[in-house]
Amino acid sequence: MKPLSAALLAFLFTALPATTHGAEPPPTTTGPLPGTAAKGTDPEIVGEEKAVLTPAPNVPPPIRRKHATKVVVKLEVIEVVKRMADGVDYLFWTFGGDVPGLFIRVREGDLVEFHLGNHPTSKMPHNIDLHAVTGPGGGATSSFTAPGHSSQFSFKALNPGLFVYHCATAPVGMHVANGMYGLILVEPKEGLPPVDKEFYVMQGDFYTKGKFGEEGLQPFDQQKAEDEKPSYVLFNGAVGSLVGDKALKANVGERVRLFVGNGGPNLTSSFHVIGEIFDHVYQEGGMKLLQENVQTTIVPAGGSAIVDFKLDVPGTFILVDHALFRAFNKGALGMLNVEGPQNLLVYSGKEVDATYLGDYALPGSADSRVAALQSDLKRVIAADPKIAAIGKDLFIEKGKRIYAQTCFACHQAEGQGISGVFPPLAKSDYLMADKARAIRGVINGQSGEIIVNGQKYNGVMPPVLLSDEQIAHVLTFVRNAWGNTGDIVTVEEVQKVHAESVNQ
Ligand code: HEC
Ligand SMILES: [Cu+2]
Repeated sequence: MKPLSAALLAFLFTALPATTHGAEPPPTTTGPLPGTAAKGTDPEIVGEEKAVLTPAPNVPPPIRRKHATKVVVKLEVIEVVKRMADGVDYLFWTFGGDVPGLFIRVREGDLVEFHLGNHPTSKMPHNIDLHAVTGPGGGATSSFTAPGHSSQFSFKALNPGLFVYHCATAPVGMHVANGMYGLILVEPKEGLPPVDKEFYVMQGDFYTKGKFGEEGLQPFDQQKAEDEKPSYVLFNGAVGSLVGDKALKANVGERVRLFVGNGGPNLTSSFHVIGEIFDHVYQEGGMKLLQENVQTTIVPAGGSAIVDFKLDVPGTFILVDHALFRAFNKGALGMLNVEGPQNLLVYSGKEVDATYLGDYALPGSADSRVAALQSDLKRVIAADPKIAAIGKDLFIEKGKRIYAQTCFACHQAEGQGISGVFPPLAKSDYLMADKARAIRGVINGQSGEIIVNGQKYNGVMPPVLLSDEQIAHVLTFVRNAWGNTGDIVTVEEVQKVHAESVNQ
């Protein structure tokens, strides 16, 4: 337990401006600071080791050690511009270069010697409050670190559990909103029950000046943060961080454990995996198994949960915050791909995920002024064949990502479709024969009998909620992938078809 006065003190302390700042070289001495009490020797601690730290979704291996040891953790804070969504960049403040921060795994009773470095290119001082620490500020008071400096402190991991760590430098909300959080697991002495695969998933809400999907480098929006109105709610720091070829992977028959964290700073997560039931839930990341057979578990801001479940059937299982607009409109969506033999006794086999994905799309962006400039730009570009070729390649690249998010659940990764259910786009005579028809199909959806490469299909493709620009991108991609060769599908062509189908 941290006494309030101490926490307040930590806060006030970290709110002070950095006195050691700027171009000053890092301190050369590593000796104890004046006033630091000499550390007594702990008879329980045997030996020393360097912590294995992993970026999400990876988790360090289980600890097999039967005794407590000294674990040296070296974590570096670095401020980096990274992709938040297609075409959207953000200056993240990170523990270890990634959001969430690197996963730390120690054993109950270990003495953790913590080294926090702050990269010389940082603009801000930072510190760390680990909820696993018993002591004022959870380490924050001892780890306030200016750019180009490093701090050291030690703590004994007294309580087992899955704990959040985060930066607690003022303004704390902003440091956390910029991605400064991660998880530290203090494994109980006897270890956790063995499972086949473990993954690290951490949710966070993000506040950008632009709305969801608006392109460019997006600054932090203080007002939206205060209003608790995020533009993004993300798993592992980006839209699509666990989608397509980045999806979590496991096999039928395996037991999977998810270490789920929530950095906040504001929202509580209703964590759910579509199509699975959590066999076991360690609520709030505590070590007492309190619940079994749970559909959705709450993960508070600055909190965690541990869930595990056995995989009985193959398919794609979708991880969501079940506050669903966050999942389908703000990014809180990931995937677990499970391979292996069907088990028709457990599940008959009709795809559920596809319907959910049908609605999953990035909304259009660009206000009218930007749109006008872009259309001018396009006219000039179209007039130059060399630039036009680059323009087409750009459409293909952008379209590839939209395909991975919107179409691949039905038409499959290589456009091969599923025989008799979802028609192929690869080498599709139907697709290539009529450009306007393809555009119409994507805008309005399509149903009724069609013949693709000599095979009959009679299914329903729901309309996909994409902007005209995104439709142009994705159709240019599919008409130029997997053995198809076609020309560019321009935004103007899509707009024209769109206007016609509205007027009908
Ligand atoms: C929910 C499943 C689903 C999704 C998602 C989906 N499609 Fe389809 N698509 C279908 C089905 C089913 C048909 C056949 C409809 C029919 O029988 O009339 C089809 C037909 C088509 C066709 C014409 C047939 C062919 O093979 O050439 C094209 C082109 C096409 N889809 C493109 C796309 C693109 C591009 C996307 C993503 C933007 C997409 N689809 C997303 C299910 C889907
Ligand atoms: Cu910070």
